[in-house]
Amino acid sequence: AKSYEHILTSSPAPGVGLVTLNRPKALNALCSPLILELNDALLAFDADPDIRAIVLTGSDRAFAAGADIKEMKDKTYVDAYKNRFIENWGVLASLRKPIIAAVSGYALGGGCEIALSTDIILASPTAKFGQPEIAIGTIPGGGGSQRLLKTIGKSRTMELVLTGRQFSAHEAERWGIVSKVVREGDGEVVREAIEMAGVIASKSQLAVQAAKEAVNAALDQSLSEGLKTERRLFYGTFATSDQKEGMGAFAEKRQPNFTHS
Ligand code: CO8
Repeated sequence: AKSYEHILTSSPAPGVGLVTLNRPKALNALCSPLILELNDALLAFDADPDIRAIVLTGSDRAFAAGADIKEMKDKTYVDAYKNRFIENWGVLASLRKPIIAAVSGYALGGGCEIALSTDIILASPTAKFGQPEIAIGTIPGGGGSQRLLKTIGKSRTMELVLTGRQFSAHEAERWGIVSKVVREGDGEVVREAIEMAGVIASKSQLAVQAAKEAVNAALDQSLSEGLKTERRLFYGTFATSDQKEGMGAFAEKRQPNFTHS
């Protein structure tokens, strides 16, 4: 694997790519060099034919404690606007392959927003989410105000964004942000995320990507447009060998052997 300064990458299971944020001294605060490395690693996995699902994690203590406040504190409006500050954080949400966030410890500010930009969030019981920007004189900039509202509604989003209070893994699960709170234990959340990614990686990659695109259409499009998008993608699967293999295997009572073609 390529060597980076602030992240680690590996393939812990067939078809699965793992990115670990690794800036422990700053609780994985998301400085610009870290984001550049993260984007590089994510785009490499997205383009790698041997990878079919991605897991993003941090440490047991911190998924990420937000954008790097020390780097940001003297930034000017002109600099932020001219140089499109944080626009490149959008790479994560543009991936075609599914990405699972395995969150343990702090997921605050930009760390919470990165988790919200993934497709599935698994959380350790120790996970602490929050959009605390209001406490340092600013507001979420990585989609927190928008993505939270789509999932948990206006009143809760307003409460969290206006007070900055942290919320627990169980609250996040109850509200539908997190799909599962895993058992307690170091490394447990990443282990479960790798297992889930392995299940996804065992399916047809083409069907998986089409399914992700269809679900995401519901966030961006009206219901009637979304239904059309879903149907076109569904029709499209009939042009793949994997659909013939999958349905043929069912009819022949055997396991399918997908070739991702
Ligand atoms: N930026 C820079 N350094 C940080 C950050 C951060 N966000 N968070 C922690 N650190 C550093 C600390 O400064 C400290 O460094 P040092 O040892 O050199 O003093 C080290 O990490 C350990 O942190 P603490 O000593 O504070 O550890 P505690 O256990 O006492 O506290 C907390 C942990 C509660 C997580 C605390 O560190 C904290 O409140 N951190 C800041 C959380 C925060 O406000 N995050 C939001 C940042 S703003 C933001 O993310 C805006 C996003 C907009 C763009 C997003 C685009 C997607």
